[in-house]
Amino acid sequence: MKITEAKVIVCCPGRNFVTLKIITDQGIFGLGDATLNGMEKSVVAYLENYCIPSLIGRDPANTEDIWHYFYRGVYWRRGAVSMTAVSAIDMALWDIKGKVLNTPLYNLIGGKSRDKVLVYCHANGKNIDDTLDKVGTEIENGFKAVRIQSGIPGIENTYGVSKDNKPYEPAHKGLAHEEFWDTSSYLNFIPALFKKVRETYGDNLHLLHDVHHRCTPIEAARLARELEPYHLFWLEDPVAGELQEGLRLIRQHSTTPIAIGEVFNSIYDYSTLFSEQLIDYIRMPVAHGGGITHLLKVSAMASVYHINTGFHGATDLSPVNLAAAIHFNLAVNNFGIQEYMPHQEIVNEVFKTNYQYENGFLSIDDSPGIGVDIDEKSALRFPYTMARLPVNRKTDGTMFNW
Ligand code: CS2
Ligand code: MG
Repeated sequence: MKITEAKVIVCCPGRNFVTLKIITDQGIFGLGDATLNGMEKSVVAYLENYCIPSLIGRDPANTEDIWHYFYRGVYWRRGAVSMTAVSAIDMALWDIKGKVLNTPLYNLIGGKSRDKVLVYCHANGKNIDDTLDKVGTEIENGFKAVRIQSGIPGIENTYGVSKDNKPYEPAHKGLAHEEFWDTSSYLNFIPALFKKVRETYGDNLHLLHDVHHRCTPIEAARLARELEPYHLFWLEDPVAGELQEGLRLIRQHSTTPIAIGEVFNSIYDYSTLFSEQLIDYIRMPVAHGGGITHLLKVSAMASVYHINTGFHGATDLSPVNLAAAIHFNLAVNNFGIQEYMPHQEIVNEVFKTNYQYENGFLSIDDSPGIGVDIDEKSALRFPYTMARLPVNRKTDGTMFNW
């Protein structure tokens, strides 16, 4: 079997998605998610100008060799743009492999370790009372784990918290918004928020919180320590993480579990964090973490250090990524939890999905490969719209040094 064609489909049903479609001489095709929020067109250019010409004529079954060709074969390795492209190629090839062998992806990577995947949802409120209401709604929706974010008194815009109850979307249309952030207001507020949540909803619900990399290591250590009484499932991205040693400081001061890495893209971003057991969950999604081939290695290495998966699953990753993640999560032994925010209804006009949410868990059907399809005609109805993630400054206008 040979790859005869590959194309990149860009569409914006409510938000931008980039999808790679790899087609073979036997008519079987595979899909990969190549969406990188706010940088979509860079991935498109890299795929179209550099990767696709080198894919034509290769045997799609050789997932391992092709992964190494695009990772080790290039001089300028790693980076979010190239790794998103590599991930999309890898995902599409595993999709083809499953279709050729007529079996779902999870069967190719170990079969089922579980029948369904524990997920966490988001409760984002304007203030404590609004956030408490949102948590209550998600409990009614069956969720066993909820990520809690809230507007912060004294901060006009809190990342990812909509002021008008719109669906979650941190990117804004057009150029990047500049927002202002005050770490001390944030640090004073968050423990009080979690105290209220525990008082209101008791001890059984899993609680998560995302710092979105907005602390220095010592500030994050303080937060992690002050949240200890509320027994978080995890505290996410407490620091930016480029400085892997920064995580040591947090660990020295707190037993709050730590998740990191939605912006990481290779095993080398994690090596110190694993070997020194400085974190508890890995966040790289299939679409940015090198695809199935690389994440199998990352999660195998993590498991040696008792570290579990907790993949990024925001709505700026497409249904192809989510389905691939569900297969992966069903198979690996060290699965922890999967982030889940339902895509807007309109996304279903382009993507035909094969997964289902029920009572706190996601499951997937037995379609071969990844099992998601794209309606290319419908995609044409939703052209790309420029959108960017916000930039943050301190309240005096200075750029942060986190
Ligand atoms: C967030 C994301 O889901 C998360 O954990 O950090 O919303 C993230 O900010 C966006 O995916 C950025 O594109
Ligand atoms: Mg996050």
